[in-house]
Amino acid sequence: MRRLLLVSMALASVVLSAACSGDDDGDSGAPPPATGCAADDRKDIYTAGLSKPAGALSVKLVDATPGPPIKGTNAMTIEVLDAGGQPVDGATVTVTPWMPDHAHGSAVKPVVTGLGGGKYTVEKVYLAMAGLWQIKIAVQPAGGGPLQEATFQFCLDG
Ligand SMILES: [Cu+2]
Repeated sequence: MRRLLLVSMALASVVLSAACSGDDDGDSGAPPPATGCAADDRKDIYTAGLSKPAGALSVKLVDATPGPPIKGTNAMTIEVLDAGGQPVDGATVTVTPWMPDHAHGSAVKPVVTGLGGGKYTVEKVYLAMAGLWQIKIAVQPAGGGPLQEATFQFCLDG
């Protein structure tokens, strides 16, 4: 009889400690609040072919290397199209990374090279820190006309 009592007490203590450690996990069923990039609804979700308006023109992000962009040095290929969907060649394209929350750009100036067919490579897109980056793409068509600008926004986790 005494032995049975001891076994019962041992079982009870196992059950209690299991319940206790369950509580320590904080597993209440509710997901943790979103933080950082997950909580930033300004960001674009990267996909190859993502397109943004630039006034009467549009700028397509053909791809990014790596894709999606990372903290560090990135490269991109873009395509500039006119309102009729025709490629815009020979434009002066200027790419400026900018962190709107910190009001600063990048220490490195991206290098843009025309490829023909409305496509341009953008190298040395250096994104030094985690957070939301705007990739501002200014297009000055060769034939004149107003400067047009498209903006992509990518959030980088640390
Ligand atoms: Cu910053």
